[in-house]
Amino acid sequence: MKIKTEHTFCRICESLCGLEVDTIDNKIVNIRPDANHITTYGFACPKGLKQHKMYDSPDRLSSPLIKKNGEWCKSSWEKTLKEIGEKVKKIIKEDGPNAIGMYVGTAAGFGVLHPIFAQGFMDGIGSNNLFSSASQDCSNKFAVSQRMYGYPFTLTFPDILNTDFLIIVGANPIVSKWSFLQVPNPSLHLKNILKKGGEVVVVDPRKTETAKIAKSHIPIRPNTDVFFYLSFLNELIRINQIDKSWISNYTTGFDELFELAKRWSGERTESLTGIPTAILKDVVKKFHSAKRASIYCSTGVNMGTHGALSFWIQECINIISGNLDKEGGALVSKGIIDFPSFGKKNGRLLRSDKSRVHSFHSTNDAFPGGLLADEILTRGNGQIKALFVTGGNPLITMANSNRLREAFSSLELLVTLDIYPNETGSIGHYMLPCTSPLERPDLPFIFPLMLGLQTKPYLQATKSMIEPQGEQRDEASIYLDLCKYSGVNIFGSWTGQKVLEIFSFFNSIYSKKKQKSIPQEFLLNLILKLSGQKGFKSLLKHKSGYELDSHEAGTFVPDRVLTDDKKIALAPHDLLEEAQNLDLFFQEELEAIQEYRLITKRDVTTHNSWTHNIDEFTKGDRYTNYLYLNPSDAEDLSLSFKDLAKVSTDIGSIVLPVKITNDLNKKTVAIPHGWGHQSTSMKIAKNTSGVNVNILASDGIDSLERISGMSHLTGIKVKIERFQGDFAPNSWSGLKEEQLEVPQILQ
Ligand SMILES: Nc1nc2c(c(=O)[nH]1)N[C@H]1C(S)=C(S)[C@@H](COP(=O)(O)OP(=O)(O)OC[C@H]3O[C@@H](n4cnc5c(=O)[nH]c(N)nc54)[C@H](O)[C@@H]3O)O[C@H]1N2
Ligand SMILES: Nc1nc2c(c(=O)[nH]1)N[C@H]1C(S)=C(S)[C@@H](COP(=O)(O)OP(=O)(O)OC[C@H]3O[C@@H](n4cnc5c(=O)[nH]c(N)nc54)[C@H](O)[C@@H]3O)O[C@H]1N2
Ligand code: SF4
Ligand SMILES: [Mo]
Repeated sequence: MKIKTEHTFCRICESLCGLEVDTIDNKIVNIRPDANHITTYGFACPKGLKQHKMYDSPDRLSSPLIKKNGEWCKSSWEKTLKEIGEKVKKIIKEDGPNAIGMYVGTAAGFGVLHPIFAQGFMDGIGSNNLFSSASQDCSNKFAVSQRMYGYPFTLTFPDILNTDFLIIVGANPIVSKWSFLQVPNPSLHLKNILKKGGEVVVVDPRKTETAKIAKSHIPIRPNTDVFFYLSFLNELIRINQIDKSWISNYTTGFDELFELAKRWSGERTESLTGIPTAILKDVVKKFHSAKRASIYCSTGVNMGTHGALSFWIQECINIISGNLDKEGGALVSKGIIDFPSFGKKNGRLLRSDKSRVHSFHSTNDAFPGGLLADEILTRGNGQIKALFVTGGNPLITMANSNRLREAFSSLELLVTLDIYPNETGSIGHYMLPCTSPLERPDLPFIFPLMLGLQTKPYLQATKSMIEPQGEQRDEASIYLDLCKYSGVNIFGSWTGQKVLEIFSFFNSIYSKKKQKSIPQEFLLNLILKLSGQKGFKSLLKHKSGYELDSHEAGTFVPDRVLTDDKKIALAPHDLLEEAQNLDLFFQEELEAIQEYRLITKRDVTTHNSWTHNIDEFTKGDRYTNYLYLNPSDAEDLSLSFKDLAKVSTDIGSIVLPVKITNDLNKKTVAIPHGWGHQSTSMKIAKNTSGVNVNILASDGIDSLERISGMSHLTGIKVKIERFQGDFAPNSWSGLKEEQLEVPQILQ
C-alpha cells in the first residue's frame, strides 16, 4: 500500500498551522506539522494532529438524517432537501421570510465558501434573522471599530514581531493560539519578545499558561477590566506628552474622552479591580517609555458586561500613546483586497435594522444570540419558526442553554449542517452531513485572507486531502440546493442560482465525484483572481505557503479611516453615554466584592464543544470539566479535590467535581465551557461527565452588553456549595435524574 503525502493547513483555529498529511487509499493515516511552513515552522497542537480521528469516527454524520416519530432515520439527499424545501416554502408563505432564522457557528468561518453561501441562502430567503457565534466572542470589537474607524472590519492588531512592550488582557494565547491575529506558535513569539529585551504583561484573573511565560502577571477581579482601562488611560494622559496636533488633525472627541478618564484614577478603581495603584502606574510608565508598545484584549474582556467600553478605551490607549499605525505598535493591515473600503462602498456588514423583539440593533449584519430564544418564543409577525444552524452548537455554547432547549424544541423546523450529530442537531428535525475541513479545498480563514490579521503576511491554498467516505457534501453546495428546493435564488439572484446550478451539474459529471458539488476550486480561484492575486492552482505549487508583502505601518491614518470626516472618533456618543452608567455598576460591584465570580477557561485538548468525541482527549482525568478554585475558598466551602460542588445562578445550577489551584485569586473560580454531551449519540462524548456551564448564564435583553449585544459569559455572579447528594442531577440536559447514565468514574 502506497502512502501519499500532501500539504495542507489546519482549519480548526486561527493559527492555521501548516500540516503534512499521509493518506493510504483515501484514508488519512497520519498528520505531521509542516516543518517548512512559511510562518508556522513545524508548529501544531494535539487537536490539529489528531483531527482525522474526529473525522473518521463511526459517530460522524455520513448521510442526511430525518427524525421520524422521535427516531433518526437515514435518508437520501433528494428526499431530505425536498422535504426541507417544502417546509421552508410553507413557513415563508404563512409567516413571511423573517420566520426563517440562521445561526452561523465558529466552524463556518474556517471555510471561505461556507459563510458566503450561508449568507447567500438568507439573502435568497429575504430574512434578516441572522445570528452568529460572534455575539459570544467578539461583536464588541466589530461594534467599536465601526464607531471609531467607520467600519466593523477595520481591526487593529499588535505587531508582535517588532514590539518592545505588549500587554495582553483577557487572552490566553498559549492555549487558545491567539484570536483576531494569526500567531503560529505563540510561545515562541512571546519568548522572542522577552529575548530581545522586551516585556509582556498579562492582565488576567488567573495566572495563566501565558502569564507564566510572560513572567509578568497582573491579577484582576473578573469583569472589572473597564476600570483598569480607564485608570490606565487616566494615568497615561497624566504622564504622556500628547501630540496635540496629531490628535486634532486625525481624531475627534479627545476632550470628552479626557473628561471621562479624569474621573477614574487608579486610586479610585484599585479597591474593585484589585490592582494596586503603584502597579498600575508602573505598567503605564513602562508602556509609555517603551519605543514600540501595544495593548491587546480578547474573550476574557469581550465576554464581560463592558466588552465594548473596554475595547474602546483600549483602542484610545494605543492611539493616544502614539502606537497606532506604527511599527511594533498596533497595525491595521490589508488582506488580498482592502476589504473595509470595498465593504463600505458596497454596504456590506452595515445593516442598521433592529430585532423584532426588544428592538435591538444588529452588529455586523447579525442580531445578538442572547435574543434568539426570545425571537423563537415570542408570538407575532416575524416570529422565528425555522432555524438553520451551520457549523455551530448553540445549545452548548450560548447563554441560558435550558431556555434555548425549550425554544429549539418548539421550532417547526430545525436543520443542522454539521460533521457530527451534536446537541443542537439531536433535538432538531434534519441533520445534514458536511465535509470536514480536510475533505474540501480552501483558502485561509477570512481574517488573514481579507484583513491581513497575520504576524507575517502569506497566502496558502489547499485542495481536499481525501474524498468523503460517506454522503457528506460541502456546505456551499448544500445551500445552493436548499435554495433550489425552497424556491428561492442564492444571493437573491436568479442568474446566480441558474449559473451555479449549471456549473454544479457539469462539475459533478466532469469530476466524477460521488456527491454533487459546485466547483469549489473554481470559485476560490475566482476570489483570488478578482483580488489580483495568483490563481488557486499556482498557489498550490507553494506547498508551504506563499509570502506576501510585509505589513506597512503608516498607511492607515488617515487614508483608510472610513468615518464620514475621515477622522478617528475617540468619543462616539453612545459609548460615552454608556460610560455614564459605570458609577452605579462600580458601586454595586464594590458592595459585592465578597461574592464569587465565575470565569471561563480553555483547555488544550478541547475546542469549544466539539473535540470531546476522541478517546485520547477524554482519557484519565479529562473525562469531565471541573470547578477550579483557590485553596482558601476550597477550605471555606469544605471542598477537596474531586468533591462535587453545586454552582448556581438565578438561572440554573450545575454539579461538577472540584480542582484546587493556586493560579486563581480568592473569590474567583473557573469552569471550562463546551461540555454536556450526554444526550447525543456520540459514543465517547456521551460517556464524559462534563456539564454545560452555559446553563448558568442568562440571556434576554437585560443580560446583553448594550452597545454590541454581546452575551455575558465570563465574570458572572455565582453561588457555590458542597453538593450533598449521591450523584449530580446534572440539570444541563433538562433530563430527569433517572434518565441519566451515571458515568462510571463518579459512581
Ligand atoms: N461559557 C462560555 N461559553 C462560550 C465560550 C466561553 O469561553 N465560555 N466561548 C465562546 C466562543 S469563543 C465561541 S466562538 C462560541 C462557539 O460557539 P459555536 O460555534 O456554536 O460552537 P462550536 O462548539 O465551536 O461548534 C462548532 C460546530 O461545528 C461543527 N464543525 C466542525 N467542523 C465543521 C465543518 O467543517 N463544517 C460544518 N458544517 N461543521 C463543522 C462541530 O462539530 C460543532 O458542532 O462559544 C462561546 N461560548
Ligand atoms: N484549545 C482551544 N483553543 C481555542 C479554543 C478552544 O476552545 N480551545 N477556542 C477558539 C476560539 S473560538 C476563540 S474565540 C479563541 C479565544 O482565544 P482567547 O480569547 O485567548 O481565549 P481564552 O484562552 O479563553 O482566554 C481568555 C482569558 O481571559 C481570562 N478571563 C476570564 N474572565 C476575565 C475577565 O473578566 N477579565 C480578564 N482580564 N480576563 C478574563 C481567562 O482567564 C483566560 O485566560 O480561542 C480559540 N482557540
Ligand atoms: S494550533 Fe490551531 S491551527 Fe494549529 S494545529 Fe492546533 S488547532 Fe490546528
Ligand atoms: Mo470564539
